Amino acid sequence: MKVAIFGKTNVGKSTLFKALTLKEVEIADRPFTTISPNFGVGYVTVPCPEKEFGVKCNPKNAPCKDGIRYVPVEIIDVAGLIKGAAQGRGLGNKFLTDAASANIMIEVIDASGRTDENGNPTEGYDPLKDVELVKNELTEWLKSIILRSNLREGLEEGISKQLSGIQISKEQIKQAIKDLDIKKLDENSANLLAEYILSHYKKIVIAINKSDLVKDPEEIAKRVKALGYESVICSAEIMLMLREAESKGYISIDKENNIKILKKLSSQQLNAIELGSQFLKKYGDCLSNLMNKTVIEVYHGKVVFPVEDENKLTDSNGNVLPDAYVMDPDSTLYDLALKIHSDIASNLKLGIDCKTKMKIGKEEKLKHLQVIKLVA
Ligand SMILES: Nc1nc2c(ncn2[C@@H]2O[C@H](COP(=O)(O)OP(=O)(O)OP(=O)(O)O)[C@@H](O)[C@H]2O)c(=O)[nH]1
Ligand SMILES: [Mg+2]
Repeated sequence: MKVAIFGKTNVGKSTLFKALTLKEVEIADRPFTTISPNFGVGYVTVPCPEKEFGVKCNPKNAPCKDGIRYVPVEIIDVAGLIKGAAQGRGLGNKFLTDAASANIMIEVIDASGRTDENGNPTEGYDPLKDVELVKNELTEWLKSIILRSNLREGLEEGISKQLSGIQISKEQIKQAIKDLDIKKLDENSANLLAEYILSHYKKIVIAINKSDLVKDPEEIAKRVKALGYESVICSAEIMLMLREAESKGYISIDKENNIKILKKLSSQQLNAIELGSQFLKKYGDCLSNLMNKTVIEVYHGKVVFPVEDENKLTDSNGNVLPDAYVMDPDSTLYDLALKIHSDIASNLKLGIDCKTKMKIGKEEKLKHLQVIKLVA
């Protein structure tokens, strides 16, 4: 499961990436700071099944805090784009492959309207213009790739081979060609296909960033919704400050987003924390809101907990509910086995749903928050 953070240059992508992953990356108030992509790990949050089953977990890959499991998801922060990127303006279009190779994309926009179309400072720029700009660039880029398909073996085969680099399957292309009733490849059909792929297979969730500088970010959220996108109001800068303060042990933040000061802080630091606290109270934890909306609500990723003992919910070392994975929406029990180990997959017989004790077939689809014993 991979999420790409992308969008126009200088809108706060790397700040958001750093807040989500706490990885050291370059952040600066100028266009094209990020050139090579940054890779890291962020988390979606789900209730730990320990409460429901009356056990205490011993997490391995997915930490648990206050009954909330933090399930890892790969995150990639790509270079920023400007108008004309598909034709090579700015840093060009190579990095669009990085963005589109993810399962789903978070597009960051600067809600404050202080970044112009080339990523330079301005006042009063309409951030909604960027949603269109980015969509157009992505569509143009994808269209040009589709048009370069080798069609010797037919439309389906040719286009799906051409798009295999961005994880589009032959079945998906087949479905798109059928739905759009495409008979031959030309400018028009390639454009339709590109739009179809972006709206069905490479969805976008908008992060309405720099909302700390905006009076009414809800208004922007409404306009984003009218364009057909889900969004989350956020301030990457505030969240980064809070997460760094928390990781250094200066503060703790509980489930209800209450902040507790743990060390003596300067008045400047206290002011910053107070500002952060107000933002949290108003808009919630935008990092987990964003990750959950993107991965669970829009992508329909399924979080599952594989175990070896269906009664104790342990692995072979006695760890209770040790691991949690985010799986693709249509993943089967076999896919889960494959994710854990190829040996488990090749010997897989069936699964058991630890809650209902019902058998799960190899090709049966996984359910969100299922705890599963794999029987090999
Ligand atoms: N006020 C405010 N400033 C922010 C926020 N997020 C980022 N910034 C500032 O915006 C500027 C650009 O941030 P980056 O994270 O480098 O932006 P980027 O989109 O990665 O930029 P490129 O890699 O150059 O495309 C920096 O000065 C950040 O401090 C935010 O939520 N609020
Ligand atoms: Mg950057």
